Amino acid sequence: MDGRRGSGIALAVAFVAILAMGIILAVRPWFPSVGSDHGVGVQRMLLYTLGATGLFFILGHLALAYVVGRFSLRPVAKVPRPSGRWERWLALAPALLMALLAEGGVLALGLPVWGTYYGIPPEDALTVEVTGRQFFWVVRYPGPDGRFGRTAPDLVSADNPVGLDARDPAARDDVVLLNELHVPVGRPVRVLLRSLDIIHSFCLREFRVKQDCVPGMTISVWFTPRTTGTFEIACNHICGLGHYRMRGFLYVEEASTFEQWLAEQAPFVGE
Ligand SMILES: [Cu+2]
Repeated sequence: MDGRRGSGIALAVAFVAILAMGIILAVRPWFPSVGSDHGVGVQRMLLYTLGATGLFFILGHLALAYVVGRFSLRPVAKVPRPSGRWERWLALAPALLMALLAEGGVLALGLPVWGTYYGIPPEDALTVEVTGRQFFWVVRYPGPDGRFGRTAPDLVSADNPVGLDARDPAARDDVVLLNELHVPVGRPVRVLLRSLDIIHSFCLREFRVKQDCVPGMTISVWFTPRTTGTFEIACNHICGLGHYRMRGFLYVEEASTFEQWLAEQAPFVGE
C-alpha cells in the first residue's frame, strides 16, 4: 500500500466519522427548551463552547488523519523533522488559540450571566428557601410577614424537617412543603439554597438553574421563569443510596393561581 492510498483511506475514515457525528447531532434534540431569561445566556455559552471545542476537535482529527495517511508508511529516516523551535511553536500556537477562542469566549459570554444569576434580584422577586436533605427537598415560604423564622439543627426531627423554631414570631406564618415548589410565571424568583446533611445540587434543567447546596452555607440564585407547567427538581450531585429518588416538582403558574394557592397553604407551626 503506498502513501497516497494510505492517506486516502485515512481521510475517508475521517469524513465518515464527521458525517456520522453530523447525523447524530441532527436527529436528536440536545437541550430541553429554555424557560428563563438568564437561561438564554447560559444556552448561548453552552452552544459556543460546543461549537468552539467541536471545531478544534474536527480540525485536530483532520490534521491527525492527514499526518497518519501521509507519513505512516514511510521509513522513519525519510520523514522530515521540523526544527525544535518550529516544533515548540506548533505545540504552543494551538494551545494559545484554544485558550483565546474557547476560554476567552466562554468568559466573555458567561461572566455577565454569572453576575446576574448570583447577583441581587429585582425588588419584586419572590423569595423561597430550598433545603436539600437525604433524600428530599424542603421548600419554605416566608409567609405574609416576608421573613423566614429561625431554624436550629437541634429542632430537626421527622415532624420538623428544617428545624423551625415555633417560639420565633417570624416562624409562625412560614409555609413548609416537601418536594413541591410553586412559583408565578414572569416574576423573578430568588432561591436560597441550604443543606442539612451533605452536598446536594438543586437543578431545574428547563430554567438553566443549577447550584450546589452546601451544609453551613446559604447560597442565593435567582431566575425569571417564562414558561408555565410542571417541571422536575433534580438533585444533581450523587448524595447517597437514595439519590435516585431525591426528586421534587416545580409548578410554574399564572400569578393569580399562584397567589390563590399560597393563600390556601396552612402555616407549618399552626398545624
Ligand atoms: Cu441529593
